[in-house]
Amino acid sequence: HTARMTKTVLVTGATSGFGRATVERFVGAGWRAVACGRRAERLDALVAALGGSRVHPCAFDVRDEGAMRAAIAALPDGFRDVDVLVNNAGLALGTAPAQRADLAQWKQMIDTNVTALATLTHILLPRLIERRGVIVNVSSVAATYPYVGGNVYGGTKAFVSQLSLGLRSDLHGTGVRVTTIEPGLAETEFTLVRTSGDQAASDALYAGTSPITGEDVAETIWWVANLPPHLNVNRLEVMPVSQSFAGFQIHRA
Ligand code: NDP
Ligand code: 8X3
Repeated sequence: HTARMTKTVLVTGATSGFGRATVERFVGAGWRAVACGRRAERLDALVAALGGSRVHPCAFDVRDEGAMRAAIAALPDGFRDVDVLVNNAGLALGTAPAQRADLAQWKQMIDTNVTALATLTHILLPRLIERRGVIVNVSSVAATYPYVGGNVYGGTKAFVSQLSLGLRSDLHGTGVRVTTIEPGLAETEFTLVRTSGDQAASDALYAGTSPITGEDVAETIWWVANLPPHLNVNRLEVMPVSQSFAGFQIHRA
């Protein structure tokens, strides 16, 4: 019966940042993990680093619904029964104000952060209900606080936070828990991706800030997913101490 006692977490965006740290955290505590992402070589390296048998690599682009469905359908025994879904794959692209933004980048953010997250949640909901599972959705402080150049990225994260609250309503009585994690400044590959590979810009953003780390978020996800089953953290906003709020901008004619 040991096999049945072992729980399974499915993490999207496990090739980097929060997702990889989350797989490491859960597997380190004895769980099995389905590790998803496009960069298969990184998933293979993660499997090798974590000893193999308890991590299942699942390489697909979350924007490809067919590939997503095929990957989920092909989950082997021991990984099929997902107890915790961590919807973490996501990205920001660009920092330009809306009037100078690239529409293709907007669409990629919507396809990844919104459509793919909703699709995977829909696919896995029946088995999560069956197992009284947990959904952890990775949103952002950008869901709540607008900033210049945040436009569509913030919009996609507002969707994630609001969908999570709506799921709680719909899943009332099922025992399924739903939590949104809303991190602030965190050093991962996020800014490298956002700036199309500008390492200097990424380094400059995080310099001297003691930002949130992948491990910090992984620990938070671990905590909310392992609370006693009568508790649900609805939303959890986390910033580094070095980050806080500033005022409104006022334009004078
Ligand atoms: P990283 O860039 O380090 O990781 C992003 C992950 O998402 C990668 O594993 C990447 O995998 C995956 N991903 C992106 N696009 C796709 C796709 N089309 N198909 C499959 N996987 C995809 O950034 P973070 O770890 O920081 O980001 C994780 C989440 O946290 C995101 O949703 C982000 O918006 C959110 N967030 C980040 C914050 C930060 O400051 N870092 C703060 C608040 C929220 P691959 O490229 O291999 O496909
Ligand atoms: C990432 C945090 O402030 O760059 O979601 O939008 S922020």
